[in-house]
Amino acid sequence: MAKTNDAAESHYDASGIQVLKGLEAVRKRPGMYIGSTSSRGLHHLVYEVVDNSIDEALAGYCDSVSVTIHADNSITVVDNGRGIPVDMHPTEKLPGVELALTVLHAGGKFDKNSYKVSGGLHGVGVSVVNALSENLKVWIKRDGKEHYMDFVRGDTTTQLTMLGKVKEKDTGTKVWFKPDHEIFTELNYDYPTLASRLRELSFLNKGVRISLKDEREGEEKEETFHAKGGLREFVQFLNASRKVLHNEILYADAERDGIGIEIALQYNDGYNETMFSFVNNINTHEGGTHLTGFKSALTSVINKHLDKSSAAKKDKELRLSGDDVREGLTAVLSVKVKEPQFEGPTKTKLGNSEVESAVKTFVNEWLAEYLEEHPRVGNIVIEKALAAARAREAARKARDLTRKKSALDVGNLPGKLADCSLSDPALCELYLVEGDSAGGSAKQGRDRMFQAILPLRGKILNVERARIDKILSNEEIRTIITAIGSGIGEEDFSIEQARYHKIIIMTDADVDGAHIRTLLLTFFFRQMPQLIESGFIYIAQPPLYRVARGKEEYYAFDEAQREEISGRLGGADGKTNVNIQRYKGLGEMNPEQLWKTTMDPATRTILKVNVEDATLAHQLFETLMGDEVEPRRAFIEANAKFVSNLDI
Ligand code: 0RA
Repeated sequence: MAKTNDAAESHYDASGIQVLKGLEAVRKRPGMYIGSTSSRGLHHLVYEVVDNSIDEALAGYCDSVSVTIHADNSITVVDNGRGIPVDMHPTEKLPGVELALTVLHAGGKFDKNSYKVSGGLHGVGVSVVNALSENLKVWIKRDGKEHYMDFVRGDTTTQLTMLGKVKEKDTGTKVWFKPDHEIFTELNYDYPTLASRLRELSFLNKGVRISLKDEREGEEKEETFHAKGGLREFVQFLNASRKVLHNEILYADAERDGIGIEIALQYNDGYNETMFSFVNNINTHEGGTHLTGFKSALTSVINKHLDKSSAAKKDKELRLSGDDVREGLTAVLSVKVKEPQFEGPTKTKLGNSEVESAVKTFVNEWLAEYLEEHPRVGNIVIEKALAAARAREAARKARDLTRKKSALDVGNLPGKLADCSLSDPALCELYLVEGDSAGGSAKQGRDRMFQAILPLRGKILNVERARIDKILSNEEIRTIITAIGSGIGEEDFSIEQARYHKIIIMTDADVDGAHIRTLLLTFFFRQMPQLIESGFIYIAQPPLYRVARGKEEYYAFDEAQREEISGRLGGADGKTNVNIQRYKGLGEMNPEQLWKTTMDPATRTILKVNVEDATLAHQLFETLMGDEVEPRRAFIEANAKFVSNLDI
């Protein structure tokens, strides 16, 4: 950053020097700015540039954004906003665009009056993208001219250049960048990941046309996302493979006390709650005040509506809980807040208290009026919630009964569980093991100080198609809940009570194993999502092969590794006798082998489950585990070609 260094020195500007250090710091510690240098960080670069374009859209100057993945995995983002300013900054003595791209957090400096709503979580500025790209080029159309600049690893290489004239009304910004291979460990963009976020952005920013084009060989495709109905289309999309209980989607878009509030909701005949909340386009995975306001208004309005309805006359004491009114509910809540306070471990929980009351007051008025004016929908909602309440009551009775026998009570752990001796959850691991025989090997092979083993017999219930009372009456599931100790569902769950901070799913490397793993993940995702959010859920990676020569033995986790090892053992002549054993199940390994390959923290690989993209995960579970057969068939057909490890 030689150029800007000179400028800063001649200005004795301490804060200027500070920010210059800043950009170097971005290359030194990229993780601090974009979270990681793996695939996730790579995708954040695109989101960062697109967020800037969306800011232009929110300010009312842009209605079209296009993203292109080029053949070499470089990216172009084009928008028709005002264009990054190119005039000289009065004190920094650099063109606005150069400041925006070479100075950390410069964005706001010359943009005080505009109302920026994105940013926050990954609102680190386009200068970060520049710092982490081996090359970045920018073209700006503004004031009837087209301008150009070029950078290498954050350093200016081509000063601001005027390329020529354009029509006065033709404005916008085009950014091309190639992520730096010296920084990123993964350089390949994943089309579905980008498509999912861009689709989401189109739902969240009504009317903005967002397109995505893939130019990579064999991957060529293009999609345009454009939601004229805003969140209405989001809910429609989420409910696409479900049977809805009413056709009309309840929808509101309003501003209260300077807070933008947009809501859409619709009930389906399922038992899950599908609720997404956003603040300034950022998915608030941990919820917060906006969600609290919404939920409390929803519960209160529906209870008031029940009081007025005929159903209540039969049972005066009837109260619907929050869980009851949210059974089968698909809802999206999006708020736009000027100064959001993000809290929580992943900084995705809104803290602003004024938002809670604004949302609550608004939803109270809007929803009460809607149900009043649409009695048919009102009745459907009440019937659904009453059915949920009855089922919950039945479940409670069943639970109370069994609780006396301590089924869900941690005080009496399930007999099948081989617990560990340590009690600090942060140190303890629970292995959920497929089958009694592998369970037996795991019990013998484990380190009993910190590793607990729970063998699972057969398949667990598919919770995607069951209601809470049925879920709780399933023996296998009850055992898991009791062993973990954290309780279940929104109202009974407490992460502090979790007895293990690593819950490791260990299944066979075959179709049944994959099915059991999916069933368990569905259960955790739907009933104990906090375990996933806290990073407590893992998947064990048992080896697929044992490659041995005499007393020497090695383990291979895929075909390539198997070939590599057997080649090595076979020596140059390839005549030496090498024995290759394909593990069909965990049960084929003896306790010592299981420990060495899959359970020993020093040598094992375990995959942490995270839900980076909640919408994508929701859809996937619904497609794979839900009622409708057709979407599942389509998914399997579309993805069958990617399956490399199918063992039939
Ligand atoms: C700073 C100020 C203004 C716009 C932008 C930056 C801007 C940045 C990017 C990045 C991609 N597309 C963009 N579009 C705009 C406000 C400009 C004004 O006040 O006219």
